[in-house]
Amino acid sequence: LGVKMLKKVLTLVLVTEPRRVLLGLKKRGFGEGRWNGFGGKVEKGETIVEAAKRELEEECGLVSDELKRIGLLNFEFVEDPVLLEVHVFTTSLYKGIPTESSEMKPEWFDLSNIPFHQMWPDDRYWFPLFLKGSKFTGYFLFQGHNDIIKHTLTEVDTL
Ligand code: 6OG
Repeated sequence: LGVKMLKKVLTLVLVTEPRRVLLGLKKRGFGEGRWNGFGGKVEKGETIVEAAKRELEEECGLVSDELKRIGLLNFEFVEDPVLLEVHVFTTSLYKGIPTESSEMKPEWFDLSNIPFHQMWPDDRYWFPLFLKGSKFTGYFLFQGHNDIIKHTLTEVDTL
């Protein structure tokens, strides 16, 4: 697969209530047309948690000071030298009302009705761990944006 020359560090925040999770429909850019948590690239001069909070507020208007780290996911795409390192957080403590932004259209989904067919395919693997309260690390190798040709997923005690 060649040497990975670039690493992008990204955040992903899942806001939960007892029976539902808030997802956003990505309106443009990477992952367009898919439901996902809220997040984006970590910028120079900010910590990963700061980036996660900033992206959450920018993309859906919610403010949270209580993000819990729950996962670390690494993604590779065949013939692409970029490695994506996605830091996953969850919270059920936030202020504000979910509001549509230029990037995302937020909507609550019942935990029994998560739209996996319209999400990144890796989510089918790690969402069950997130939903049962486990921490996890994972690696997914994609061919294109729809097919996972190799993966690992491990429950961990500490990230
Ligand atoms: P921007 O490039 O729009 O941030 N992300 C992924 N999320 C899932 N569930 N699966 C993937 O598999 C992902 N790749 C990236 C990280 C992109 C947002 O999408 C997430 C960010 O929250 C490949 O700034």
